Amino acid sequence: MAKTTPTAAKNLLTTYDYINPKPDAELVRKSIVYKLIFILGIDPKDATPADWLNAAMFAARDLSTENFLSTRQIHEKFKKRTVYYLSMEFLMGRAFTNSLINQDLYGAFEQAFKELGLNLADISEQEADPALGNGGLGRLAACFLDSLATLRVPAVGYGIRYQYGMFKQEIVDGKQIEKPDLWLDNGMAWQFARPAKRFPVSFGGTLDTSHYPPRWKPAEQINAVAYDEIVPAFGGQIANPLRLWTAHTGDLFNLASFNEGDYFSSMEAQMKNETIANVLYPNDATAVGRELRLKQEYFLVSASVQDIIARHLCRYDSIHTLPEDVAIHLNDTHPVLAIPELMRILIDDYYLPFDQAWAMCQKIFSYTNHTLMSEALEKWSVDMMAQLLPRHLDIIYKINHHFIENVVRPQGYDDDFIRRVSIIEEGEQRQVRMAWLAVIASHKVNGVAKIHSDLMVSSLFADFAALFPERFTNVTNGVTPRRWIAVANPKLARFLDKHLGGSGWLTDLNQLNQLNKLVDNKDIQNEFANVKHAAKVRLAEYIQREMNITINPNALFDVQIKRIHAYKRQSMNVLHIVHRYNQILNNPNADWQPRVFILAGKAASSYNEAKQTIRLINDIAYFINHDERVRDLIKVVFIPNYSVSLAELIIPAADLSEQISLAGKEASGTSNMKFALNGALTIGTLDGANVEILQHVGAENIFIFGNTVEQVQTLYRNGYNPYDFIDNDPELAQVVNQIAQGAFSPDEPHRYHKLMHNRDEFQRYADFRSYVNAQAQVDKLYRQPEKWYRAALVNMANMGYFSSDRSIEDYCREIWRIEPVSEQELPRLA
Ligand code: F58
Repeated sequence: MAKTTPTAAKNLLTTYDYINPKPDAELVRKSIVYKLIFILGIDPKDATPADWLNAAMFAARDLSTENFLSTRQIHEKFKKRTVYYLSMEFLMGRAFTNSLINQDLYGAFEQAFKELGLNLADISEQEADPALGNGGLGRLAACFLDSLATLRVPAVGYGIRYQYGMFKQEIVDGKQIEKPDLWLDNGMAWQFARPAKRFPVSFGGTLDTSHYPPRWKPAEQINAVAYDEIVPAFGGQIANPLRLWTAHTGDLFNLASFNEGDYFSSMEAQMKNETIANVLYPNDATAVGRELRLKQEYFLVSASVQDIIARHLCRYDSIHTLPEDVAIHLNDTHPVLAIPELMRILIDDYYLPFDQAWAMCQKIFSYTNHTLMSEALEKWSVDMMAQLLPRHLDIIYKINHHFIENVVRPQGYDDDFIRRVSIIEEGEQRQVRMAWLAVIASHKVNGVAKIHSDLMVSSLFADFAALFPERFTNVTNGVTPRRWIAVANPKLARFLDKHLGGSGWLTDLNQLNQLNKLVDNKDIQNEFANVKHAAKVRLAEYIQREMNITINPNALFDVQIKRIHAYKRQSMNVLHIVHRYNQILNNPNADWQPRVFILAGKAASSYNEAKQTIRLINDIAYFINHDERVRDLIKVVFIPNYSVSLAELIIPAADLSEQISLAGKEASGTSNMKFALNGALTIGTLDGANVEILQHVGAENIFIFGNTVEQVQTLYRNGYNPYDFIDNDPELAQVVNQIAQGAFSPDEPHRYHKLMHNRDEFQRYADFRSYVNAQAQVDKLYRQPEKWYRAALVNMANMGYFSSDRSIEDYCREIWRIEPVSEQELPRLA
């Protein structure tokens, strides 16, 4: 442990004048000790690992702060057109290791901790994993921020700093228990508080339409206060901000009651409002707490739009130049209220005529759709919106009127068409269709994989595609190789450095295709097999330590990790596990390939079927893992509390990646890319980005099964009946009956009756046989290691396309029209 005393440390280091040249281990050690003493006020001899982490994070933050500040200066100096990425979710994962790798400081920090008698990897494990998102959509936003910074694109992310992120999942007696996620409890050294950056956000009240523009007299106001998180570029001089808003009590609270002198009720309203930034909706299924959710969405966009305008006016003295300076991207419909909010400000505060404000909006906004599933499409009741945001509802009506009268009617469409495209859905409860508003206001609308974008145009937005065919496009998702190889799988990174002649692949992932020349080389296959094996040992140790389950790293690791949802068909995975178990019991002496089935994922707290699925997986795991007869041939592990950091541990260890959603339902998927990038083979349906992965890796290197979108639609059209499949497949019928009749839940035999005998909306029974056959092919290939590792290398070699750098380049070119900071614009290093 360090012997440094406060007085000795005082002279060590004050500011970041050590940045250039890059600090060595000694300087880093001094900086860490300095932060511990003078920022945290902790004597090194009393410091806990969490204290050391915080000190180290402050030290690392210093090192990117200069880049962060100078990036802002460059943007200002060259008036760089900027994209503002609005998202209710950012699943950033841990910041510390990522920042060290992006700044090439890992070695220096590792050495510094060694000198302090500590281990960097252990210290890094202390960091909370900020889970400010539900799943793929939030993680995509985080990959995109990494790529935006690395590509030097002028960009700001805007989100909410939820006090409680995604709940912490515990498994008790096989059931999911939700606990609060206290990610801020140990402080958050990575973010700067910006108490001066605050904007009032108003709610409720009345609209006085006797004036033009109408006057909104809100009932309540709350302040949005900013926290800035640094998003460091890989290897560069750039760092962009992620600005997260918290709700603070201002002096502007309940205006009406405060003015009437009713201090207590004004405080009450205030307390209620402060809950706005309290929790992330762990809501992947149905909407609950709708009013609070609507308030959160408005809170995000109101603060962000005000901030965007303030930033613009620092550079230009006119609001009219906004569309040249600003692109605002809507990550799904959650931030769509940004459209009426910008309209409101332009009309009410800057006195722009409606048409002019509308023309500006249409140049500024673009929107990504992440789902075609109707239950996930946001609609807000007109009544609620009238209560909470009367001026915005009024503007939405005007937009709708303008759209119908100026765009739709002149083209001769009938009333039925007009009813379908109207932003307002008529019915008992009138609703605002947020996706329609997004499409009507945006100059570009994109899906997230080719098949999804095609379906978007042919189904969900077909009417709009008839009106504006040029508006719709595709940007296939991608993932950042910095997080998903360099941070998650350092041994694989070394392997790639060695065989690709350096680390250029990290910023030019197409370089991976040089591996294609090496895939038949036995030594390289073996070397990769060793990398994989080491990752499997690492995961096996975790599972042993945390769950007390022993798994064999030589078994095939078959992994499905993602939100638990009926369309993702974890229960079809279970059908296969039970089927395999039956086969082994029937034929115990056959030459079975040992497998470990690994699953993880959270179920939305209100989604019973998903929770039952988790329980079923755990019941089956308990039963099979304790059955002596199957020995080590099958193990089933449900790892609790899936998160970005767990994904970093699990993905490198996977042999087989389960991407088994019903065709047409998974917009893209991104874990499919992370797995293939880490040399796992995919078993998957022709859904989402699986289709493009197939095109890139070739049919012999992926296990595709199941019905196509067309076949799925035909089945639906003909009145899908699950018993057509169950009754015609005795092995399937046996599995269904076992589960439904309590073979794995003897204490409550009917526990899974409903789960097995529902209407099978996602056609697991129709795809079962083809899935089982594909699994047999998996076994066969795995028993030929040369072929398996060859296929794994081919997968990696052809994943260049799936870098989020490519996605961001597509967005910059096709959608945002944004230029990165050029070499010439970068400041010269001394
Ligand atoms: C996901 N959506 C898609 N939504 O399901 C996945 O296919 C895609 O790869 C990914 O987006 C990125 O494009 C998703 O994660 C959510 O989590 C919503 C959050 C808010 C409530 C409704 C679900």
